Amino acid sequence: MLDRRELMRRTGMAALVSAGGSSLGPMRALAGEAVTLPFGNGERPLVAYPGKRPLLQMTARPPQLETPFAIFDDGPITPNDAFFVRYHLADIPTEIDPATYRLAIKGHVETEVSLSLGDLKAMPTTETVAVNQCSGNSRGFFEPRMAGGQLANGAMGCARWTGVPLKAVLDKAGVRAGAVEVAFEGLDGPVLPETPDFAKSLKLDHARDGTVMLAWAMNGEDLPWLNGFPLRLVVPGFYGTYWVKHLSSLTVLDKPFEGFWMKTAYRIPDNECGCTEPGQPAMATVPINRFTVRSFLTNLADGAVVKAGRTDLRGIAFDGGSGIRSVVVSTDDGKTWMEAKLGQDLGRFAFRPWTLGLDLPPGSHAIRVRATANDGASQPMEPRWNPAGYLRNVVETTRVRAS
Ligand SMILES: Nc1nc2c(c(=O)[nH]1)N[C@H]1C(S)=C(S)[C@@H](COP(=O)(O)O)O[C@H]1N2
Ligand SMILES: [Mo]
Repeated sequence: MLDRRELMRRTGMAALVSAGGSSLGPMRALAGEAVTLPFGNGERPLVAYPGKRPLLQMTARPPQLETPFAIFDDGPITPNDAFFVRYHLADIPTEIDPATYRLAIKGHVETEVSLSLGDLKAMPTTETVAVNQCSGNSRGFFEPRMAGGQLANGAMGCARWTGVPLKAVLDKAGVRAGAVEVAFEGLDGPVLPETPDFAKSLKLDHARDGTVMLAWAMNGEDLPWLNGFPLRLVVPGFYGTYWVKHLSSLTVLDKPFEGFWMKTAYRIPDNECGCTEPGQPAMATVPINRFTVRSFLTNLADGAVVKAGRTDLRGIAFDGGSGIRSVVVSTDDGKTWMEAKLGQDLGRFAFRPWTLGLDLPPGSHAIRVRATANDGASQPMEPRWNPAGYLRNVVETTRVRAS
């Protein structure tokens, strides 16, 4: 793998004097209040980074920001300035000149090519509404707990992505016979040379299936800096770890990619549930891949007090790309379920809104929400466990009091 400086030299990318739209801007974080997430060590300052409203700051270097959960009640599209931010390596790019930016397509190809943003935007464009969710979303709720970012449910978001299909870009270079995977690298790098550079790979068939895209716009605007300006990979239905930001190169490989972030990190138990006995390691693992199906109540927070009587519930559901078939709600610990009404369908990779009106008599209620996807998958009533704290999709319970 190239180091960042070498990469910048080879791709002709020079650090620029700060100019509109081509630099992150002062990395001054405006701190305000704090939020306490419902698990140990859950104190998070609310911090506004460039291009972002105040978000829950998990780490400052690199910036890792979680979306306040109430935002998900505003609709199935997550605003750009509220969208979560995840980085692994502290050396994130702070200056990129969109005019000289190049994407390299290399490796096991007929002709290596280097494309500018203009070249990419001149190709037939495509749009997809898709959820991006971090593998570690909701890790803070695992019991027993494990190392890794202690996130609540806000390391996810749904946006309309505009760009070009990855397949079309690979075709420009011409994939040679014998190719099996494509590896992706971004412009960020480690501070210490010992740290493995962040790179991911996809199987060639997946890379060419028409769903994977290189996106330069999110909800009709340039990608926010911290979400991968000027170009990122979008892998609908797959965990965010594959959605490489500040994309610098695509490398077609004739053997499986061996990088740390595929071979060692981001692995799940190789079994049906992707789970182990709580606290136990996995015997065999595979790279994390598609989202598990999830659903959330968004208009009532845990601990809320509501007026007894007719109550309108609202929420969202999503899965790894088969789409949502149904959402049901229980207020009696799962003995009986009421069918919610599904809202606007923005596509099989998007948040699917749902609503349900029900009667909440005076007293305490545990509201459980459960989605079933078109592929038949549903959510377990009891949480599953795995060593890295991935795939969480237990039926969520919101406790409210009606009076
Ligand atoms: N260049 C780069 N791309 C990256 C990462 C990274 O560390 N560097 N992290 C990945 C992970 S693990 C996630 S969850 C998503 C998060 O996307 P976001 O920051 O736009 O929300 O970015 C992915 N792409
Ligand atoms: Mo992630």
